[in-house]
Amino acid sequence: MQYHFRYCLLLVFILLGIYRSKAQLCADSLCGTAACICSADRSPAGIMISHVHEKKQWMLSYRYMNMYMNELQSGTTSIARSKVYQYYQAAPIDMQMNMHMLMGMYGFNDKFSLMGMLNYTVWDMNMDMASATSSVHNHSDTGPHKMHSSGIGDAGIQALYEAITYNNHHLILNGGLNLPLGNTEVKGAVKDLMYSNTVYPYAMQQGSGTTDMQAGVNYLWQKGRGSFGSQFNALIRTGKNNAGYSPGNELNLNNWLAWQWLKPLSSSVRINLLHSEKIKGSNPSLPLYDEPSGNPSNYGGNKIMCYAGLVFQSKNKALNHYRLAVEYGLPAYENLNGIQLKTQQALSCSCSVLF
Ligand SMILES: [Cu+2]
Repeated sequence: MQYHFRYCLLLVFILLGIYRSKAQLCADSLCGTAACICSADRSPAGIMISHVHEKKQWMLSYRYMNMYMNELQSGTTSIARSKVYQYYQAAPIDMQMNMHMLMGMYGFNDKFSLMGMLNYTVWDMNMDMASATSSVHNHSDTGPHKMHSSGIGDAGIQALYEAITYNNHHLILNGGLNLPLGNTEVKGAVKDLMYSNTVYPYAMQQGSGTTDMQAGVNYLWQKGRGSFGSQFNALIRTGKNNAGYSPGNELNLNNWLAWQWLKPLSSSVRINLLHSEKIKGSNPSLPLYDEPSGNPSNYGGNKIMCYAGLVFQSKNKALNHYRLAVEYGLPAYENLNGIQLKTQQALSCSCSVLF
């Protein structure tokens, strides 16, 4: 039933886009020119890099991202919580991420822009302890258990360079750093059942604790009503953090198609392939077999997500500089290292203003 609802939502996004107008599009000079493609940016809400800015142009944007995970999986096989209790004292039920991000961009010249990002993330995880499922369990101090962590995450800074602009083709190179502002030793509250004033598992931490390097290649094509983007991005961790570990490196590939149905409205479909590695090293304060998220080998894997999205960008002069985007995604494939919660759905919303 839950799945049914999610696929309906995905369909609504696509159908809204198919409601096409007979309006003449692209009569203005924004479409498919070598000039600033940010003025007609149809890239989906979940895409971070899609344009460079004109000289001295600023952009500010707010992004909200939500991800929901539940049901346990090992590799590509579902695994029951009762089976997890053979190895661990507790097992996760579900997990939710709510991220709020502020992003600023500035064009130093028509080819070179700088981008800065800061986020505030809230993580919530529900767990159940082994004895809660045993026949001798009454209610007592075991059973369901919640973890909650919130705070400022790592800051990102990236340089974007439009290396090639040829007819409707754009090639943008990006490179930058993630600075370890986020806490890597978030602790449970004193009243916490499992983590009373002790450090939470890796998944509940706000930062990587490592200075991370990011680099990517982004190809964009835009002509008339159509747009296409293909982008590859690598996130490389440098060294270990003060807590004794290094989160896994990540490789990300995005391919998306967008179509402008109405003057202000376009819709998109996107496929995202993510490869992430296991955690290297470990935080010695975390017991390996209390629960799966405390074990560094239960991290990373390969995931494919499919998204549908809408972008609203007015061609009205007064509103021309505002852009709203929303995108919703479902998993198509997940091959997870060790025992982990499966990603069930993801939502991104963004609003941007140019000045
Ligand atoms: Cu921008």
